[in-house]
Amino acid sequence: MPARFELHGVFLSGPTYKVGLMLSLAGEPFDYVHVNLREGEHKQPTYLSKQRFGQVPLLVDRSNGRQLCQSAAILEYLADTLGKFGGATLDERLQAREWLYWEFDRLAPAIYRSRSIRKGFRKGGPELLEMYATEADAALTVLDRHLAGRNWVVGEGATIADIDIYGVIAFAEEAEIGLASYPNIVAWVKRVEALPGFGPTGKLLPPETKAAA
Ligand SMILES: N[C@@H](CCC(=O)N[C@@H](CS)C(=O)NCC(=O)O)C(=O)O
Repeated sequence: MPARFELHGVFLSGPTYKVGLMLSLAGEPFDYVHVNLREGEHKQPTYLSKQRFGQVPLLVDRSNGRQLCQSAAILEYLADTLGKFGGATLDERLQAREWLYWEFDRLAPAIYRSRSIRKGFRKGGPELLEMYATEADAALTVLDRHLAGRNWVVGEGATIADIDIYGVIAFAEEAEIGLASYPNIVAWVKRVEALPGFGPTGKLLPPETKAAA
């Protein structure tokens, strides 16, 4: 039987990694489809008819034909539909959602963009890197304080808030943003990485299209 989910993306993409991580932690096999951004495949009509923003990731749920975009929204969908990592109560679900919005506003720009500059995917000089370093420090300080005395971002177990935020923090090293001065984050990272089904960046997603194992 073919896998229920088909993830379209690029293995180097943080938002694609987040969705792959969620599926892997939820124990859901998925077919993976490489999207050739270099050749502009994501801006072609066929792809745009499935992903209106012309970006990766795109998740297809073959059980109902849904074509889903925006990594945070996809995590919410998967939590709802699989009944996993959504939070134990309505309040936890609401808090998890607040962290998703916070992550994309405060954390992702600084870390993802610094990484893109460091890797040569994006233009930018020392001034920009310095600004992102300051913004990353502000966001990481908020998260580190929040995690003091807690195992997980929300409630007593891992939720999509942890998966979503981990999907950014996992790229901090490549962004040359050190985590050593955030001890609660360092401890939390280890907890996320110990979850069953965890796979690291660079390994979880294949560089090319690959059917589910
Ligand atoms: N907010 C989106 C961001 C997606 C995103 O930035 N994707 C990048 C790759 S990491 C992309 O598709 N870039 C090509 C483009 O925007 O044209 C999400 O979380 O899914």
